[in-house]
Amino acid sequence: MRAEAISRVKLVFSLLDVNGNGRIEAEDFELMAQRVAEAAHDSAEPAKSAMNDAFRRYWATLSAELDADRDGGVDFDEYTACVLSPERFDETVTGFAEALAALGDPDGDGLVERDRFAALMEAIGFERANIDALFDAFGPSDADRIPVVTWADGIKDYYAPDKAGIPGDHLVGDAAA
Ligand SMILES: [Ca+2]
Ligand SMILES: [Ca+2]
Repeated sequence: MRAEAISRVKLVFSLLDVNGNGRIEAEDFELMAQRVAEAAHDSAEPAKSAMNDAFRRYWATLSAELDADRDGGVDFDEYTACVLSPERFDETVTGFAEALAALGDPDGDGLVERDRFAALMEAIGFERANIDALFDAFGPSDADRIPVVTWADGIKDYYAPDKAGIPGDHLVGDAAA
């Protein structure tokens, strides 16, 4: 596994542990889903409920696949298994990526504006400077928009164990680097 992939996974683990107790649990996903729903309060109901379903499936998959000691939580050691066998999570990550990207496009034109992108990514917990660096790396149009599919593909790449030098690396660490 690439060092970059490990850094990306560490960051996501720290964000998914919303209540900061060192383990990912059902409660963390509920908190995260609430924050994202608030950031997307003006989205259509179907897009919002699709996002909620995606969060629920995400947790169900993590808990079924990674909670090796069956204590109801996924600690960091357990979590790293997701990058060692990414094929077990393909479908879940794809569903999550598509639901999140769709939330970013409330008017359904297939494009996501920077402010909308930033609001959702900040709700997940990423830093604004890193979010802007990521958005720039996606190559926004003159109107400062990116295609929904570019974002969804970026999320899938983020979890790929063998990728480095991808836009998602901008989310890790110092955005100025
Ligand atoms: Ca937690
Ligand atoms: Ca566990």
